[in-house]
Parts: sequence; C-alpha cells; structure tokens
Amino acid sequence: MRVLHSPDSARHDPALYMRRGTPIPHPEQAARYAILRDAALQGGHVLAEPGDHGLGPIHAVHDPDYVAFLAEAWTRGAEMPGIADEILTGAFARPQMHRKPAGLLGLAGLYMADTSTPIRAGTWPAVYGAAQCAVAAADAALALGQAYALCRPPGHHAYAESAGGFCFLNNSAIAAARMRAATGGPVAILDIDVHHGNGTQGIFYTRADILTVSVHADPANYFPFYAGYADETGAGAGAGFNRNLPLPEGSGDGPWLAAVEAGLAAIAARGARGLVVALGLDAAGDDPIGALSVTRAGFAGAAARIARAGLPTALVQEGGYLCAALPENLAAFLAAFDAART
Ligand code: Q9C
Ligand code: ZN
Repeated sequence: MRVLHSPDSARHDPALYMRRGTPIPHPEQAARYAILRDAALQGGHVLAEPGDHGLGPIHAVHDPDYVAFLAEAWTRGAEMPGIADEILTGAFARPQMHRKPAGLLGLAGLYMADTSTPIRAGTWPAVYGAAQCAVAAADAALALGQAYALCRPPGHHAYAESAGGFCFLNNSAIAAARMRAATGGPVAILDIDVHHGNGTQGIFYTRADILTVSVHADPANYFPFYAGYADETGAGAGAGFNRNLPLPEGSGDGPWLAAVEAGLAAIAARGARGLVVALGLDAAGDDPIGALSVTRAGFAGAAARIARAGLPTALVQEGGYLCAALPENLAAFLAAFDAART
C-alpha cells in the first residue's frame, strides 16, 4: 500500500479541549502522526510525501475566503490583544446571524463550529500538507488501485466554509472531488469514522455525482448532534445520493460490519468508478472518545469487504485517538485490505 504522509502534520498541536465542561488534553494530538506513520512503516508499506498540488484541489470543495482565513489567521494574530499560542474564540455565529465582520476574532466565530479547532503557528502548514496527502492519494489510487493518505489533522467535520470537530479542510471531500474530475464520475465516499461525516455530507448534499455514505454512532446523543440521521438522503439533484447508517451506542463488530456492507451495496448500486474511505479508527472499543465497540478483527473485516468491492480506493485517515489499539487497528486494516486485493 502506498502511504502518503506529510511531516508538517506534526506542526498543529492543539493543547486543551473542553469536554463536558472540563478542560482535557486535546484528543487530536500531534503524536497521532508519528504513531500512525510508524504503524504503516512497520506493516511494510511504502511511505511517500505528496508533492505540492497547490490550492486548486482545495478550492474545488472549499470557499476561497474561508481558505484564505485559515492560511492568514496566524499572521494576523497581532489583531487579537492578549493572544498567546492559539487563535480561538468562544463566540460563534448562529444561523440567524450572517454578517461578516472585518476583525479576526469575529471571523473565527464565523468560520468555526466549536472550540476544538484552535489556529496555532503551525496549523496552516499541517492542514495544507494533509490536504495534499489526500490529493496525492486520490491520484495514486487511480494509478495503482489503492493508496492511504495519513491526513492529520482530520477533515470530515469541515464544511465548504467552516472548521469544527478537530477538522479544517475536508481531506476526504478533496480526494473525492479529485477522483470525480479524473474519472468523469460517479464516485462514492464511505465514512466509517465513529462520528457522522457531517461536513462531507454538507459539501455534496445536492450533488448526484458524489455519493456520500456514513456509518456512525447515533447523533441523537453524540457529536455532531445536528446531522447524521437516517432520513437525511440528499436534496435537489442530490436526492437519494446521501445515506446515513446510525448505530446504537456501544454497537460492536456484528452490526457495524452489517452497516458497512449495506453502505457498500448502496455504492455498488450507483455504479461508482472510484471510492474514498473516510477511515476513522475511533469506532474502536477502547478509543478515548469513541462510542462503538469495534475490534481489530472488525476493522480487518471492513477492510476486506471494501477491498473486494474492486474500486480504485483512496483510504483517507480521519479520527482515531491515542490508545494501544490505534496503531494495531491501522496495521490490521491496511494488511487486510492488501490481502483481499492480491
Ligand atoms: N463533549 C473526529 O473524529 N467532541 N472528530 C465532542 C463533546 C468532538 C471528532 C465531545 C469530536 C470530534 C475527526
Ligand atoms: Zn471521529
């Protein structure tokens, strides 16, 4: 398996995160990058850096003003008196409030959904490098059959013009748009992160050429709360091209793999020419912020089923947080995918 990774990923290292009223060390830590990279290396996979494909593939799914905000925010930090290591606000625009302020603090609240996405000195290089990995993995998947993008920070909670849920640029959406352009489409995204891929759903909700399918813990009492329900099936030209498969909290391998199979059946029925897997590993039973109980064998089973779909496949890293199972589950997924392809 070709592994696309960017050392700049380690330059975004958020410090704290408010969880249920308590500040905790931010779960999406820079250490994830080296842990996932080393797991891939020890699995015998071939590591490569992505090259620079520019802003074009990013602008294919994101608002240019939002991208410019991410790229420039840290250099405008002097506009925020008292700023230390992070640009972050506690005041957020509501849907009824849609004026765009000039100042940096107000822009942060316009372009962010929550307090999990602080912008630090190294955030933009990390975010940009992760997006480049997604682009290069899409290209490699079409050339070689499959590739894995070790994207950090993750992306699937990012909408066209907002950050949230540890995500800034939607790496999976960027990869899918790249495959759509190269193949003529249609292409599909199968999101198996424990959290609903709300940003990805939002980006493609009215499009028929990029089918979005997400398997996740029921959002009725779990992040991202406000999207991810089974009755969200797409709108306009995209009606019927979004599929949500929420599972009860605590579900294990049996129901999770059944949902993955249902997602793959929906994708096969639409004749997709390429597949992006939003590969969160936080459905694991011992993930520190997870809500499902998937085992290493479960991840291997999902990988084999996905590989057997026979599509050019870009695996794009999403969530999956620090625990003993994290590198084991990545290694198991990549090994099972390769085994089912040979
Ligand atoms: N008390 C990804 O896995 N945490 N993002 C909500 C509420 C937000 C996860 C906790 C989780 C975001 C890419
Ligand atoms: Zn997640």
